[in-house]
Amino acid sequence: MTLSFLSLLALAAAGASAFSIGRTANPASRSAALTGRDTSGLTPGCKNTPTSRKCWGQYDINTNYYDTIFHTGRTVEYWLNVEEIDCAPDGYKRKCMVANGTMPGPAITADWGDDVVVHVTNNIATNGTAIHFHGIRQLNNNQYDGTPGVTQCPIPPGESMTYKFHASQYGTSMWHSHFSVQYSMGLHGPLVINGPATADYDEDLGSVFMTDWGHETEFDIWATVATFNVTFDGALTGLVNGLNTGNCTDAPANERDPNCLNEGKKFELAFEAGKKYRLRIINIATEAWFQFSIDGHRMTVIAADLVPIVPYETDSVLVNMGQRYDIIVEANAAPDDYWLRSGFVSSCIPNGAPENITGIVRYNKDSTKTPTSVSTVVRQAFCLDESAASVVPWLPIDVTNMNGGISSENVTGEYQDKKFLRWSFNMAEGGFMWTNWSEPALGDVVSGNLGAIPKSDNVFPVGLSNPSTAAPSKNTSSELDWTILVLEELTPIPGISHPMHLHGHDFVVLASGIAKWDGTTDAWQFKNPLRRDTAVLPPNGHIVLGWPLDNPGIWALHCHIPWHSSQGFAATILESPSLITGSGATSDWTKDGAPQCEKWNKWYPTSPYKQDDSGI
Ligand SMILES: *[C@@H]1O[C@H](CO)[C@@H](O)[C@H](O)[C@H]1NC(C)=O
Ligand SMILES: *[C@@H]1O[C@H](CO)[C@@H](O)[C@H](O)[C@H]1NC(C)=O
Ligand SMILES: *[C@@H]1O[C@H](CO)[C@@H](O)[C@H](O)[C@H]1NC(C)=O
Ligand SMILES: *[C@@H]1O[C@H](CO)[C@@H](O)[C@H](O)[C@H]1NC(C)=O
Ligand SMILES: *[C@@H]1O[C@H](CO)[C@@H](O)[C@H](O)[C@H]1NC(C)=O
Ligand SMILES: *[C@@H]1O[C@H](CO)[C@@H](O)[C@H](O)[C@H]1NC(C)=O
Ligand SMILES: *[C@@H]1O[C@H](CO)[C@@H](O)[C@H](O)[C@H]1NC(C)=O
Ligand SMILES: *[C@@H]1O[C@H](CO)[C@@H](O)[C@H](O)[C@H]1NC(C)=O
Ligand SMILES: [Cu+2]
Repeated sequence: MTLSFLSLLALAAAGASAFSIGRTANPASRSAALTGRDTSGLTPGCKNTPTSRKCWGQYDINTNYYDTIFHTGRTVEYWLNVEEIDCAPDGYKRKCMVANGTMPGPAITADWGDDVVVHVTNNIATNGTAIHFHGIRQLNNNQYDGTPGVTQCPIPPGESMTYKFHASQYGTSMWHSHFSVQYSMGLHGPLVINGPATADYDEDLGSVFMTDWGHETEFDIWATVATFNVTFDGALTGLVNGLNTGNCTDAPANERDPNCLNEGKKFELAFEAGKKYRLRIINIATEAWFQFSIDGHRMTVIAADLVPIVPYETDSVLVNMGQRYDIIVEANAAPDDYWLRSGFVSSCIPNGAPENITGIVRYNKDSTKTPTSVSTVVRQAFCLDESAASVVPWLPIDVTNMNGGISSENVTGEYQDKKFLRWSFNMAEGGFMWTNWSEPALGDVVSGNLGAIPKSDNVFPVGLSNPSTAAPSKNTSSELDWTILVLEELTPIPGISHPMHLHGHDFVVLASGIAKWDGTTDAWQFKNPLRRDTAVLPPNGHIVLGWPLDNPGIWALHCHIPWHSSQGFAATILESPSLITGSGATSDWTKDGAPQCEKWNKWYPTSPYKQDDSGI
């Protein structure tokens, strides 16, 4: 059994129980795995059209986007003006935090290979902010990952920050605030990178955000969740693309809450019979599991997160927080009006109107009829993901010969002072995250003082840690050393799964299940395993995540339920710190990161509110 030197370092540092899968490097066989699938019929250099979606000029759906990083030479530029406003998405007026006055905010759209520049101005008087580009690899570009206390100080009120990144992958994602529970207040929007697709369609109808929603602000709810509640009792309702109807006007006029304005409205889509539509389904909820469907229609799923998959057909798709699915729906039903259902999964958490978080698909766009369609979808009883057997990456990566050590971590939940719930893993390092907004870990890396990274960052080191160690000699994602992390959910809280999200990488899911890991790798899938950036850790079960050590940086790994990440359910993955500064990942940090710290440190003492959660 060959134990990798790199993995030993990582394991020693993480202090976890571990062994190596002990496979020897065999680059030749790994590269062979990356041949892509059959695209015979694809003319080299062909155009992306409704009948040739696999094409993308000189690149195509078989291009290995991890190793082939190309530049169109085009830069797209966006300005986001972040503010706190009154909003009434379901007809009830409350405070929201949004960009440019809408929820979801403006779409950031680019082509595969473009550079993206986003100028963010914080006009919220009482909060800092930081914008994270969810799922974006940020290869050698750690300083623009937008994670407060990890890669930057928050942007204080009145100030701006310019984020820059390269669109090295394509598909559907979102930008969202990573400052405390701010994204749940409405600060999120689409991030669409155009590229090839694994099946043909006529029209792209854009993104469909699904969320839970209430009439109190999430910062106010956090005040309760923070100091006692294990988790949260569930929301009143939910929204589809920032819209829904509500029933607050049901009360007699003299008893009516003055914030109750009107009935709100439903999100609507217009279909033309015979056409195939692409939809980009996104779960941005605070705590809601969805099983999306459209009455009377089936769908073809073509991508999971930013990973194109072998198309499969289904009547519904399970979308957990932070996840995205690209689907194609054919307008082949009898022309009529149909419910588009978020499919709130009530077995995971309650909701005041679980069946009413809906939109409408109309074959006649002028129709105003309330649909009478019914759903034939069988709702799932557990809070799990789409089955790994269905979600097969189009570009296969065979990790049979990966060189990687395994760390095993227990996820637990504990009351501190009998009062505050803290989720933890990585106990050797403190267990839960509580960043210091004034001291982002990346700053300590830039100044060469790794020892200064606060212990409360819950650091989990992987990869090269010693500057004198030679850089990896191999360059492709399939040839590098990998890290493998087994997470075991051991909390006594039944039923709740945790959508785990890693910044800076797509990970592979070698195994997951509702039972404990048996301690062997026998049942793990090494040949083209599920690959994405967010996957659920099943309730009282386990998940095995692996990623290549090819992106030096400091990357958050966290539960995408904002209550839980605020309760510390997060770690700071410190990947090959000795290579971070030389990689270009910090070249702009002093220019763009440090000044935020200066300005933040000046403003924060005057802030009406202080940090009362993990910070992310
Ligand atoms: C957002 O608002 C700012 C300020 O009004 C404006 O300059 C900018 O173009 C807007 N951005 C988008 C994406 O609409
Ligand atoms: C952010 O602002 C909201 C409303 O102004 C406030 O309730 C909340 O406590 C603030 N949070 C932080 C961390 O500043
Ligand atoms: C938990 O939160 C609910 C509101 O969501 C509140 O009614 C209840 O009192 C809280 N429980 C405790 C123990 O604070
Ligand atoms: C209408 O409001 C009541 C409480 O006021 C709530 O229990 C119910 O779920 C709401 N129904 C819908 C469809 O929103
Ligand atoms: C939503 O709620 C109303 C009652 O408030 C009900 O009549 C309607 O059928 C519900 N269904 C959907 C799919 O929204
Ligand atoms: C995880 O918990 C089990 C007991 O359930 C224990 O045997 C094991 O040592 C723990 N692992 C770590 C890494 O703490
Ligand atoms: C956070 O970091 C700043 C700057 O290094 C330091 O002055 C402050 O004491 C730290 N706060 C805590 C709570 O450790
Ligand atoms: C890795 O890539 C760098 C530049 O991107 C190149 O200089 C180097 O030769 C490559 N190494 C190997 C082993 O291919
Ligand atoms: Cu969680």
